[in-house]
Amino acid sequence: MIDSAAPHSASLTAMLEALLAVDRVRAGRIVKDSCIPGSPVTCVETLIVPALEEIGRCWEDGTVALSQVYMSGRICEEIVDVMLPAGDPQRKGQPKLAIAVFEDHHTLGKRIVFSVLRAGGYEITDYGHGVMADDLVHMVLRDDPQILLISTLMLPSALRAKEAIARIRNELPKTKVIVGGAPFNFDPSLWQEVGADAMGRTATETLEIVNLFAREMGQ
Ligand code: B12
Repeated sequence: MIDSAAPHSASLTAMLEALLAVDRVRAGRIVKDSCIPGSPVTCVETLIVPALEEIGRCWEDGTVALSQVYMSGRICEEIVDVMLPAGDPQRKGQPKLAIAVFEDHHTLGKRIVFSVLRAGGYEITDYGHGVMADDLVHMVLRDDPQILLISTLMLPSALRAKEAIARIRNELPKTKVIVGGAPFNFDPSLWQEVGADAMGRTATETLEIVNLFAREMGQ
């Protein structure tokens, strides 16, 4: 299916050039010019996420520097901050949701998922980033969320999330766990290996999963 709200690939090339040149003004203008107003999520998922993924690939093959990766992430964070609304004032009170970046500090994906869920009407407790297993288990047992979202961008962290999820399940067997981030996108069966109930490849997919679980919970 062709997404008519998606920016053209020329915009993606221009966006990559602007980010690698650390030109935040140009990057902001490209986003403004190539995205249809009122479709911020489509814009994020078809322009900003692919641009960052491509930059990640270039870093892997040694053609861009880590500083460029870092600055691209920062510029995109600033742009996304402006684009994604704080959400509907008539928020859905239930189910109780919480989100964390497990162990690592790749914050952008969590920020986008958080914003999209809020824009979808959900209230979410943000446990922040760099959250270690003991702290996560402690906060989850304290708050008893019905749905826990775990973001992790590094494979070793994703693998260690398995133990934290098992500890949470032991105490709170009804809590639904949704995972997401690069390792889960790279390996489509990893979410099952770590004992999650679902994984979301994108923020919109995550909203669909949360809606589904909410319906199953009768909310
Ligand atoms: C930008 C970036 C950085 C920035 C982060 C800036 C920031 N504030 O976030 C900086 C430069 C700081 C950085 C540092 C490092 N990085 Co880095 N980084 C990236 C990069 C290029 C893009 C990540 C990103 O922001 N993508 C855009 C966001 C929007 O996408 P996303 O996070 O995937 O999120 C989307 C979906 O995955 C999903 N999602 C995300 N979270 C969740 C959660 C749930 C519950 C759900 C349902 C869905 C969901 O929805 C989001 C929106 O669509 C990736 C490459 C890649 N392919 O991901 C490497 C990458 C993640 N980094 C990597 C590495 C190795 C590192 C470092 C260790 C490098 C170093 N030697 O220092 C450090 C570690 C930092 C740390 N301790 O956390 C590796 C990890 C490899 C691995 N196998 O584990 C990657 C994959 C690059 C690579 N190909 O090698 N990085």
